[in-house]
Amino acid sequence: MSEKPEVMEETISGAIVRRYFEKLESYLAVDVAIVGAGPSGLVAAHDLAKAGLKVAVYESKLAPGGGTWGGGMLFNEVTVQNDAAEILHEFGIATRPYDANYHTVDSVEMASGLIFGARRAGAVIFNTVKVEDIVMHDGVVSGVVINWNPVARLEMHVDPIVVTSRALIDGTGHPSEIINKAVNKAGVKVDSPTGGILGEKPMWMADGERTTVMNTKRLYPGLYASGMAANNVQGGFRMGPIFGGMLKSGRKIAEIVKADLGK
Ligand code: 48F
Repeated sequence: MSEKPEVMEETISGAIVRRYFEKLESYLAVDVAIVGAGPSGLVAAHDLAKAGLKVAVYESKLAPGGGTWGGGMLFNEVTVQNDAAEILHEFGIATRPYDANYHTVDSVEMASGLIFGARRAGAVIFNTVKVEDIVMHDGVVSGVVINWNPVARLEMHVDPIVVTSRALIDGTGHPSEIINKAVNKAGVKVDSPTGGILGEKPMWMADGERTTVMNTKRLYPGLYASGMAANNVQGGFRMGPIFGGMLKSGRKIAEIVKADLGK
């Protein structure tokens, strides 16, 4: 009996399906789930994975990177402060000094470099996957409820699947979607002045940059926020097209989660 000749179509489809499901299966229980692959989520993913934690990032869009790609008003240059430029250099991302305080960086290099850096550190990014709910076990946030974003967009009646986590970081940016679920659906009081979400104030760049880092913290057992989501919860000012606070927030939340998980 002669061997069945290889059918390339079968091999290629099999490779994709098997490898994807291996990845999905081994990430059904993670140390850290990060919702949103914006700059803060990607820096956190990088630092946490580098510390040896099992990190999954869920990004509802096809391309991770969040608000990085568009620079300011689609002018694809990003600005960062000197100390944040150092974080980008760690990822191998080149910056250009602009004056004594600021650097500029090509936004495409920044987005792709942050994505690649997080991935190379060991974080797995599940793109086109929307986190639609959280898991609560005995008063502790314990995971994420996920579905394909196109399923959500088409309002298809399809049940999700669930991934458990020891720590869940809301890196969803301005809407702070995950904290919203905790406050408005689970009815918990988070660590904010009201126990709820105060909402972002208008533009004040310097203050927004400062408070984004200050507001980055654990909000509830098992639940953390980074970047614009953290600032939105605490009612911080909007900072607009400067990204240093986002990078530093990602780094800060990684330090807090590492300490909480004993790393
Ligand atoms: O908004 P985003 O870039 O988050 P960030 O890290 O950075 C904010 C800056 O980009 C910018 C700024 C300048 O400093 O203020 O806005 O706080 O990225 C958030 C990502 O989360 C995804 C969304 O598609 C985006 O890429 N996202 C939002 N909700 C969900 C989600 C969800 N429910 N499930 C999965 N991904």
